[in-house]
Amino acid sequence: MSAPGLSTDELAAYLDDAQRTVAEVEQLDLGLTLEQAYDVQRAVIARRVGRGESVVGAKLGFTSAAKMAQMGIDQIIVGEVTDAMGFADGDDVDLSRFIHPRIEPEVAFRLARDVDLADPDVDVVAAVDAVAPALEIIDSRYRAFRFALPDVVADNTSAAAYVIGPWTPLVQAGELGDLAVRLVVDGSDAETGSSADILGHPLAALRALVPLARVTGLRLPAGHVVLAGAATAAVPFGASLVEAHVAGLGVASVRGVRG
Ligand code: OOG
Ligand code: MG
Repeated sequence: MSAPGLSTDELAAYLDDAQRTVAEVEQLDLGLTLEQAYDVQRAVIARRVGRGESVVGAKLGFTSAAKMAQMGIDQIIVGEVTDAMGFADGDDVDLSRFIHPRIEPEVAFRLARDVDLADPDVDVVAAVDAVAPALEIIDSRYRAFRFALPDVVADNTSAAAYVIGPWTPLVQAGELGDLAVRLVVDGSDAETGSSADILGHPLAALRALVPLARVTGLRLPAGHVVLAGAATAAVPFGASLVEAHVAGLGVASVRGVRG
């Protein structure tokens, strides 16, 4: 770690404590390389696993132009999600667990088989058995939700919570390339887009995960889910009912409640 005096574990503790105590922190702003930032991310996840959480999937970030423009980042990133971040479709989520949450509509894939990342020709799509509409709640641990690329990578790509709607077998789902996506808050459209906004096609995002996983050491075993990244910009998540509508796939919903 090039940052003077700060080890990977110390940086991970800084970010992990911010998440656990629901207290925003200053950006790292240490000039970390991406490799170092992913090392911090790995250490953040290791702390969560050490508390009994299990990694259940991966999440892509900045796979749409809308998200890149909103956050001023122009590179695809990846983080991990744990069981503790997962909520059931339609659940109430206590807002007090977040610092300044935002919510965004996503498409999720489920892996039915291990993806052998050592195989240079591995076909990740062949490992997928189902697709679903999803919502991601992001909650940067950084003040004012502002960060540079290494900061957000170290912060596990702002991952905080997610909800997955009904699964459709991939073979029955039809063409996924241009499905209308709507983020609906209390019955009104807040953001609209298309699955085509996710790297041109959500399966293109899934394919883009493979080289990223190789570089970052992420595993893609059977049973894991992959969030392909938001199709639209994120909106603040407050005490409201939020739905992600993906045409042909259905709806995922969650309600923010003040506990
Ligand atoms: C980083 C996470 C980006 C997405 O879907 O693009 C992301 C952030 O916006 O804070 O999850
Ligand atoms: Mg996201």
